[in-house]
Formats: sequence, structure tokens, C-alpha cells
Amino acid sequence: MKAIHSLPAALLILTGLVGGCASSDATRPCPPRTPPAAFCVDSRKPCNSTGIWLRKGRVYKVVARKPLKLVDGIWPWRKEMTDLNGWDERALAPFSFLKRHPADPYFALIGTVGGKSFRIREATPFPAPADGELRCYLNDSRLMYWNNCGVAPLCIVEVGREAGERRGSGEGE
Ligand SMILES: [Ca+2]
Repeated sequence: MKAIHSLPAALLILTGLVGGCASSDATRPCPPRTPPAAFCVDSRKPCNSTGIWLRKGRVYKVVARKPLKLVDGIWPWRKEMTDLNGWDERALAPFSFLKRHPADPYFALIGTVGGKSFRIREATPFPAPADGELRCYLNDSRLMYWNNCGVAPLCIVEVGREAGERRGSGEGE
């Protein structure tokens, strides 16, 4: 009987561990914002909703609003970062498969729009791969967000459009 009662809790925990950044937009209480807009990425959260809507084909850029101070791990394996370039070590290469994005460094900024994930480099233009809310997280192993520290205050601006998106977008210039 006890096992039955603990099943929902176990399912909730499991959902939190394996769930991605694709929660339903229908439950969002606030109206969507559009760039330019400020947002924060909490290094301890495996998914940060921003409430900022991006449009496919538009090109955006993310910049830090303040000097960053992010920390991964605890002493003596503590890594401090002041940018979104993340960190990596050759000795940990065999464990890269544990990262949510194995090819990217730990603490690289990852964005998700419309279920499509991609790396966001600071001050580097990127096209939105889909229409939808921008959700972000720092790359890490799913079970290792507990030892992260710091919040990245960021801002996103629209810097242009992809070729072919200029016409027929439904909006006048
Ligand atoms: Ca970590």
C-alpha cells in the first residue's frame, strides 16, 4: 500500500529529472514578451522559462547585463566562470555522454525554442529555429544541477532576419 502512495511522488521526481524544456505554453500566466527583453538564467534550474517569444527566421543576440559570476561544483572541484563559454576538462571526456549536450562544455548556455535546442554564445547572432518561447539552461549532467551556483542576468535583442525571411513574414517594415 505504501508503495502505491509513493508512486505519484516517484513519477514527479522522475519527470523532473528526465523532463526537458518543453512544458506547455497553455499554463503560462503572463503575456509573452518580445525582444529586446531582459531575463535571468538560474544555474541551478534545469529549465528557465523566460516568457520571451521568438520568431522563426529572426536573428537574435544575447548579452550579459552585468558581470557574470557562475560556479559549478564544490571545493576542491570548484569551477568559477565570468562568461557563458563554460568549462571542460580532458579527464572528464569519458563522461561527456552524461551531459545534456555532450558536444558542448559544462555551463554553456543552451536555448530551446519550439522543442529545438541549440547553443547560445554571448554576443553572437543566432537564428530562432522555430516560433515559440525561449527557454534556457546551462549545460550540465541532469543529476548535477544541485552543486551549481549563480544567476546569469541576460538580455536578448533582435539583430536582423535570415535571408528569405524578409518577404512574406506577414509584417510590414
Ligand atoms: Ca553541476
